[in-house]
Amino acid sequence: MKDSAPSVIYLEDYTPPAYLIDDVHLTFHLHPTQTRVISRIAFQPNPDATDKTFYLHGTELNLVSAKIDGTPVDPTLTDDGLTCDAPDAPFIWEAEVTISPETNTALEGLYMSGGMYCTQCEAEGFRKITYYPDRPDVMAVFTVRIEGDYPVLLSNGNPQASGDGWAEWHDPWPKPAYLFALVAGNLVAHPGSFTTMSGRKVALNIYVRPGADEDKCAFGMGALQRSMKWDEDVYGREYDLDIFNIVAVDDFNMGAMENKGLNIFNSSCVLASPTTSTDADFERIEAIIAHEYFHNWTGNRITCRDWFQLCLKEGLTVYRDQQFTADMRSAPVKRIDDAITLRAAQFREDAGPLAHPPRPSSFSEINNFYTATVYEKGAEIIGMLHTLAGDTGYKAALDLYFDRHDGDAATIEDFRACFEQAMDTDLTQFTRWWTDPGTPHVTVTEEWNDGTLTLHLSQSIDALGRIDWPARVIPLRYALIGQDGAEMQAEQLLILDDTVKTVVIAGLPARPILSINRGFTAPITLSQTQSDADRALLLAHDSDPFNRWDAGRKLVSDVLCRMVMHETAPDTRYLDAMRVAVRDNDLDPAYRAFLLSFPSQAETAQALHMQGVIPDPDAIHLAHQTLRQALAEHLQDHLAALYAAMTVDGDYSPDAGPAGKRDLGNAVLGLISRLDGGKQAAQQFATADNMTQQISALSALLWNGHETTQLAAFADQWSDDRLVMDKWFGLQVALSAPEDTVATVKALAAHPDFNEKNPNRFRAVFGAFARHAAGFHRADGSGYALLADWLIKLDAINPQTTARVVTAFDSFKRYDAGRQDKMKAALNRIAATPNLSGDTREMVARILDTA
Ligand code: B3K
Ligand code: ZN
Repeated sequence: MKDSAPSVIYLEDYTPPAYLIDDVHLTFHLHPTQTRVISRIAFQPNPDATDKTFYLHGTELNLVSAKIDGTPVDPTLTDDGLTCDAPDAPFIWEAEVTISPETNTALEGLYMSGGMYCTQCEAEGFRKITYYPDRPDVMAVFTVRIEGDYPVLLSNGNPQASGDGWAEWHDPWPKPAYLFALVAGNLVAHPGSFTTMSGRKVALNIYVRPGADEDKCAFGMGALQRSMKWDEDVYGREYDLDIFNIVAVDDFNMGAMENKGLNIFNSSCVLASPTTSTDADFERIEAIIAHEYFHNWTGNRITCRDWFQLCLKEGLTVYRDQQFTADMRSAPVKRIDDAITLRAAQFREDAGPLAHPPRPSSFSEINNFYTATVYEKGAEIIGMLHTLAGDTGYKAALDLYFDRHDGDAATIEDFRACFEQAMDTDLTQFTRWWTDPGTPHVTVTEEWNDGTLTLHLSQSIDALGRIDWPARVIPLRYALIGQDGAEMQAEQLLILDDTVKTVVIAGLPARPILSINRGFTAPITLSQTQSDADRALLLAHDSDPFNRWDAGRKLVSDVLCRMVMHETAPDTRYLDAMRVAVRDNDLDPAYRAFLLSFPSQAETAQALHMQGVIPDPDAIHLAHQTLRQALAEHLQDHLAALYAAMTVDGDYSPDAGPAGKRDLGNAVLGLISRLDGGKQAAQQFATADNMTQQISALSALLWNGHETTQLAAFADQWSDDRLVMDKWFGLQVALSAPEDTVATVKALAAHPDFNEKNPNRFRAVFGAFARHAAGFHRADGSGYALLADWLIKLDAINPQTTARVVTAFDSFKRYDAGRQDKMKAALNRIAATPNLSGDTREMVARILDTA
């Protein structure tokens, strides 16, 4: 409620800024605890403003002096900023503040990591650097001077001048403060270059600390060059500065940040080498580099008017990076991968207390809205627009968006208007995808009558059938498959834009099988009256690779649910189908590896919950183990040959082809290890010459309890490599037996190399713990108590990471009364912590529904 929660900000309360800025000059005198920041800002009144108050954001700053047009002023300071009498005419604001980067463990604003200075300003970190209108609709040209005794001094834009112990940078592109960045330290550059489509040569650099990291930059540089070329080829977007720098930082709250011309990356998201990175790491690194680069247009050149519009830049940029990966690798495999992520993370979010629309209408801490809903569902919305507009319409709409809004701080409505013009249609109804939470549920029933198939479709807001009104616009690609596996009717696009719809298809020679929501055209859940035999046929023959995989996914999910609910034996129809699919050499190995994978135990819990069953984490764990064992035994005769066929000879390459073979080979190794006492895995571990093979072998050993010597050998080999050691920490938690998980986490948190101040290490242990459903949800509540203890400790150090990990408790209502009480007790204990951060307080209140 608005009145009782004054810190809540509402979209409907948006007002334009009182003052706009022409340009900004910043001077930094770097010092670990006494950095002086001197600002000189040219303000002018905004003619569109309704509130004329001169207000500057500022947190944890020590104001030394302030002047307006050269005259000292005495502003009124609050915890969040300052106000001051200011002329209703252009004026110059000058201020000096001091800040303490060394003690900034929240990793927001200017902070230190491993002896270097770096920044993180999105969303509201700039206000920890100096007093400023820290909102995305105030865009300005920045000139920055850095003084400090470091070999490398970087900021946004182009280098302007430099000398001994100082450097000046000028960024000609107006930007909001959240895109500001500064880096200083003893760094070395891995250089590269790119010539743009109009022939301009751009210098590229990846900066790392001298030493081992220097050998881990080549792949990232190639990924950057591929991204720059792809954005020119596919979206016509050219880079716009003389230089593009990336810096790798060890202590970072998330993956990476798209600061203009100076991207800052979590080291784990840019550094790659065959011996230290897995195939999955290579793919993820390529995608993140692309994502941050693509923000240069979708985020930086066109930014967001306010933080409610976050999914305008994030959803669109995720969609673009998904397209890029699909083009670089396998499009069907990428689509399956994205659907797995969406279902696991976003559907879960939508089904619990943290559900929110992609464009929320209120928030108290915006950092808590960098969510799967804003990112991944935001991307799905763009994908649906692409489907509705077609390739030509999509291109026309995006061209219009770039032309019309270059240099703007835009809104979802601005973006929508470009599609409305390009498609010549009204998208008011479609807008609900952005403004409403929830995963729509579509039910399809079929009637077959003498050559005519009638489809009855209906939509509701959830599987309970509650009517969602006005109806969403749900694009569904579908085709009809014959009993022989061939398409009886080619693919069509059906648009379900009412609560119910009937589709009649006459003149069919025999009853077909419906393949609907092909390619996962819409992010919905689906109920279909489909027999296991029909699903098995689709699994064997559907011409749409996504639905072919999904038929298998539904089959395995149902088998697991039945095993949990009725303690049934593993279903032989599923096992037989796998025996056929896994040996089908026409199928991409990566695709076959996906077919062999199970939904996570958390997803099985969610599937049971959707059927009104209280999930029992131990029974789910047992069902997963039993089915895996049955699969190993059922495929036993073929495993050795399949494993051998997936051998990759020659030098390591992270490309999709060899990576897919390793993926399937290692899925098979996991099954073999259930039967051979770990012999094959031990051999692979001993001979592995790349991290994928080494860690997959270690995982197979851990899964099956044969690991001890290899775990120690791995730690010995990699003790100096913090990114590999993160894997070592995480793996032991993820693959522990549920009854040992709490003890494993406690032991690892007491390890001399555990450091809660490093978000990567904290997440390696506690993120893996939160994802280990059966280990975390111990009936005695020990898992909940342990996580709460550590979150209380971490909150005082790093609120952002605490608020993210606390979402582990978001599913508490679906569990039995005993577990619910223990989870609530843990949450209440966190909530009662003195001086709890606003970030964590908001999340706990939303989970407990006391917000
Ligand atoms: N825009 C940043 C995320 C910032 C998160 C702030 N808490 C990275 C990205 O999405 O590209
Ligand atoms: Zn992004």
